[in-house]
Amino acid sequence: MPEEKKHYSDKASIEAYENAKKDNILTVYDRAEDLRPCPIGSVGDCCKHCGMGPCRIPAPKKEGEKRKAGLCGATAETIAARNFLRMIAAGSASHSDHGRSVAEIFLAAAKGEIPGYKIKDEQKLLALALDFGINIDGKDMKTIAIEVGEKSIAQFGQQHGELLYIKKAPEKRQEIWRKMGVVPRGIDREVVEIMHRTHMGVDQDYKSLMKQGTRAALADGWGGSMLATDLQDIMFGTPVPVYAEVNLGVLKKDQVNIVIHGHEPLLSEMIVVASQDPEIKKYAVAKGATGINIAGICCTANEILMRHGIPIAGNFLQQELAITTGAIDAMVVDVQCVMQALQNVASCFHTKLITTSHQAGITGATAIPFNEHDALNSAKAILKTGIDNFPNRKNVAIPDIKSPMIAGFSHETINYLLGGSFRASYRPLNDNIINGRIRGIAGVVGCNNARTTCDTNHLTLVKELIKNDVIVLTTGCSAIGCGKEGLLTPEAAMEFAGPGLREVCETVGIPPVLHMGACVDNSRILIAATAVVKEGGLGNDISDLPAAGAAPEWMSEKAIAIGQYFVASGVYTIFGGSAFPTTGSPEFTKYLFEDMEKIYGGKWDYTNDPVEMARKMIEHIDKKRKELGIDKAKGRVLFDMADRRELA
Ligand code: MSK
Repeated sequence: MPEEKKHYSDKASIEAYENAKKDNILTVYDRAEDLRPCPIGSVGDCCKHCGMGPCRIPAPKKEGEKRKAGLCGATAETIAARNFLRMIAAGSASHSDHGRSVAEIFLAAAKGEIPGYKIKDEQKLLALALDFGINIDGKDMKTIAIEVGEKSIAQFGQQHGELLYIKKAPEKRQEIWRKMGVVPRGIDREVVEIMHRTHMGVDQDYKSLMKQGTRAALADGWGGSMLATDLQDIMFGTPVPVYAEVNLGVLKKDQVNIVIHGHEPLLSEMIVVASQDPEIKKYAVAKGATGINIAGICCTANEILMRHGIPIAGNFLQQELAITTGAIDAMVVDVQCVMQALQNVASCFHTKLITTSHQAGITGATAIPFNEHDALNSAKAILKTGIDNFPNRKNVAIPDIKSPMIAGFSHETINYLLGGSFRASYRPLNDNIINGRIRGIAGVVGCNNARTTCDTNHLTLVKELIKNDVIVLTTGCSAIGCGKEGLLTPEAAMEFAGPGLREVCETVGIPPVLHMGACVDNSRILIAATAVVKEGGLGNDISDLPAAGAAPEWMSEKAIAIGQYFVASGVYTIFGGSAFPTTGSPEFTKYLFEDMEKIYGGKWDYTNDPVEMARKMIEHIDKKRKELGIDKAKGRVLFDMADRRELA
């Protein structure tokens, strides 16, 4: 008998899923069995951009048969490219609108208009001011912060010129972007232009379309996302390594469990602060609890983990399972990756699903809109709703399974850890790449996908990479999956890493897989890659580095935007999941998978086999090592005085 396909790979989720099944509670994998993906739409062959369609144009079944076009004559290439671009637009808009919310609160905080928020990292504020070309001489922090806030907000509506962050990229990369005419002018403008150009009867050439797709994706990675990360760091603190725990076992039977889910840390930061208020703690005790336990799901979780060590209950495909434990008194959601099904599951338990963003309502949920001008009281009101709900709990079944992890590897922290406080630098990393102890760098990021076994692609890929001495930088739900598997501890290097990487991890005391944050924090990976280039010895551009990126279980449109900004930044980027959204058009797919490398030095690729994915990434890394002339191990050379004089 064929083995039944597993939905979850971690024991906590398997236990929770079985419990849910016994209680006839349907969750995402049950719906996935009931609803198969459309084989035409999933590969980009369906156009629904006008009222004459949808036009579905699958590849002809018989050889020699002419392929149909849409009613307007749109070809498979145009249709696939338009669909791809709209995904980039949605992804870029999501990250960037998050960035805008942060920028608006940052400016209000800088002006002293909203209590509760302040500047925590003055060093980073000064660095950002200089990046933005602000003259800081003789100015106080408040004035500088206001100028940074105003410049940040202006980036969204800017109509001409170049985004300020573009200058942070290696010179050679900037030249490529300028030559190709893809330097973003303003964040909003690039998204709007995609929506225009993909409208019926506008841009009908996939190469021309992809130029705009690239421009908008760069506006995300080197714009909206980067702003979100930097301004959040300045307001809430730049992450440093923290110890925490991850998986459903972090929920507590005797405490009020408040689970924060979504992406923006603006409210969750306040919830963390409010949960420590003695009055609120007393209120929880009065209701029969021993305290308040804050935990997270998805990327809001990553945000408060990185800065406060708040435990993580799970990643994307665990959001419903968390509620089925019966232990969550309130699940507080903001934006992105929040399943509408949560309310159905919550209604089977006592859990209150609380929506907090004016941008994201859920039918049936309790809306407590977040008022950033009275943030602390908003947070307290939310906590009190959860606390009031604690006595309503019925059956509680929390899987007693969790894992330890170390998170908080911002670019600044990696710089410091590698080089030490007196000479913070990427030099030791570059040297270890050059001497071959570290074979290369991989970014493994992104979602879970209910068409694959949760986390399995991530974990198989990551283990293959570190076994082959490739250090892994991770964010988003991938990072949470790695945490559950115990890969985010220094000890993991002893068990899973190859000898070279193990030696480096042991010496520095870091895990072989570095948790760098949430989805918007992929911008940290861009900055880290740029720092490696600028450190010297590994080429002049990101595309020269022995590095590769992957989203092994992609699901969200944000992943497509991220993928395109990595490709356009010069990174070989491979996706896994049930399908790649353009393969219905072989010509357009060839453009992404082959031709793009000639333009940007990076390209797309796809396989749903994680071992094959690792092989391809390592093959690319080895190709880059060869091009750099560091593919052969060099023998140790003992220098005599004459050699030393020559070096000097
Ligand atoms: S939460 S975008 S499922 S990583 Fe950022 Fe996870 Fe993907 Fe959402």
